[in-house]
Amino acid sequence: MSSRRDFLKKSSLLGLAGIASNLVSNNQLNTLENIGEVTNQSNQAFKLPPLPYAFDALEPFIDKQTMEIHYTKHHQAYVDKLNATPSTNIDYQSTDQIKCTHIDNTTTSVIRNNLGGHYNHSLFWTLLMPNPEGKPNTPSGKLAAVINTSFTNFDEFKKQFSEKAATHFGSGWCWLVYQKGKIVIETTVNQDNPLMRLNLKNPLEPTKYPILALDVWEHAYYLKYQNKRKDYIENFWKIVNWQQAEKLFLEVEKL
Ligand code: MN3
Repeated sequence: MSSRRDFLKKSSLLGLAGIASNLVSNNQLNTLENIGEVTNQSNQAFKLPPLPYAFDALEPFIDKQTMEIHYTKHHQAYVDKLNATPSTNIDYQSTDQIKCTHIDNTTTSVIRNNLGGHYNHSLFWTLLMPNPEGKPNTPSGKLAAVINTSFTNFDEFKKQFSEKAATHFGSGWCWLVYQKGKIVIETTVNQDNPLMRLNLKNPLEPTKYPILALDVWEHAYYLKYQNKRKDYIENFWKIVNWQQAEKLFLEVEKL
């Protein structure tokens, strides 16, 4: 009977092959069936998004080898781990952005770290663009105006963001976020991001939406820059995709 075969398959998937199937009560069987469904449902739920440019496209500011390893090894690992870790706490039908807003202090670290890792990198790739000649690169439109209002001028914004990114201790990310009418710079540890509802003093605090992201994990720059995180940050400004940042800003500003 196929249900017995399914059960045995699920049991072995769950590492429970040693448990004799005839000892399992109906209730336990139901639980295993449910886990099995989640396993199937989440098997390919997360996918590595296509990189919007070639591995060497961000040269000379981010080298080909770093991009290739960062995307095919690091980002892929977050995706694989998520697909291998079924969770009843993930709404698989929602967008990755919404999934992140459901992460809080009760979420298991495996989901928090790998969902964050997947979302953060998916966003980061789109916020970079080739600029091989290092032509001047600044925001325009409404985002530029808001940056000027909030930080006096672009150079001051760039200085504050760079300092925050450079002095963040250990692995993490630096962000420009939009939160209900204002934009602020902040950093997060590991693969956390501003969407997550972590350590909130006020549970009603409005969602913080990322507009700009910078990966300051050593794996993002060490091959080319070694310990010189400041140089990596300085070159990041040459390849920021401001058009994409502006698009993100206009989307969340309406919410
Ligand atoms: Mn990274």
